[in-house]
Amino acid sequence: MKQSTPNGKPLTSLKRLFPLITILGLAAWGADIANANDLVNGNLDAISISSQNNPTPNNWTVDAFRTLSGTHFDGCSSEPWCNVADPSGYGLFFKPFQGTVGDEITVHFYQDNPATPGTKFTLSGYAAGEANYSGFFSTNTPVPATLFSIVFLNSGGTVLASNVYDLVANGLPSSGPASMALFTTPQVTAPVGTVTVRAGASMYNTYGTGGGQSFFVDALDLVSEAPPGAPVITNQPSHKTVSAGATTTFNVGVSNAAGVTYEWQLYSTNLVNGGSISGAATPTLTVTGVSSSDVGHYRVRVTNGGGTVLSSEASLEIVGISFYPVIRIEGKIGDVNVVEYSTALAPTTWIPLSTNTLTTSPQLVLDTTSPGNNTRFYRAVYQP
Ligand SMILES: [Ca+2]
Repeated sequence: MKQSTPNGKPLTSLKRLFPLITILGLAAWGADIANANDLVNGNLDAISISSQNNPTPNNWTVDAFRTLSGTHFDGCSSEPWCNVADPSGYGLFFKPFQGTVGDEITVHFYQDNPATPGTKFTLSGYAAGEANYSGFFSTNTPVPATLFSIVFLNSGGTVLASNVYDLVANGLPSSGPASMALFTTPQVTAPVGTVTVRAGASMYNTYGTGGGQSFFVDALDLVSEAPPGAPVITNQPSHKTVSAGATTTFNVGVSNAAGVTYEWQLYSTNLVNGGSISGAATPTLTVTGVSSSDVGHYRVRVTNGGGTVLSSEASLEIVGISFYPVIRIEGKIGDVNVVEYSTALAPTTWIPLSTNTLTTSPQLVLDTTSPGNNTRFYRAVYQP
């Protein structure tokens, strides 16, 4: 098969990329910009099975192949033990050991987003290897590489500029997931003709070395700085939690709104009016009669003649799962117990909840009247 980098260039062009890596490594890092993460699912915590044998992050593309044997389907997987950001989340576990010397594995992990010329980008994220990760050793041919990349493409999908940041050259830790450190690329500018920014991490030409040989990333953040004259978002859309069937709205505030257009997206796909959706091209998106198909992450793309900006993501959730306290009563069949509750232990005021005749033992008594976020104490009073 034809091997290619995520930007479509043949693998041999890597040699030409390395001088660029050196330059970027010496350049000043981009200034801190308080801005939204342009990536959908940047924390990599939402996962499902897509192109690989095991789950990988939603909204991200994985392209894995080996030098000789071609496309590979176990190049990486989402794992809880390399998660660095949100509790109960996942990070991405790259699998260099799926390659061998002579049949090395390359894995590209990336996401495409709309971009306009003149917009400046930095990509940051957490990463580490393990002590025996082949990416730390440059003795093999072809030489391995471990990179963050920001690639710009035109409307035809042709690469206009490819910016790579060498994680190993910049001090990638080697003590496994616990050592994952934050890296930030230099700021790069989208050239004329850009319609897409492709950001992610790549592991080139790696192979198995024995134990402790993997590479991990998590919590990727693509920050954009729009060119002068571009819209400025002054109020980001906020998260919404509603009941099924309810109507809700997302709003965005823009400071220089003259000539601005709005494109609301769900999971980075443009929405069109119809069905539950209205206002898809206005500052206020309305979702009517919310159902499970409306649940997800919304954002808006705001454009004028000066450029495009993306809002933060805002989630829409349906209140659909309730957690109730359960009282477990043991006794003999036919026993009668009154379950009572109190909202405080001092002073204690017991309020009858239910009268229960045991038909089995133990028997579970559910308190569906308990507000989910309050405290109740319970007792079962045997009725002689
Ligand atoms: Ca994560």
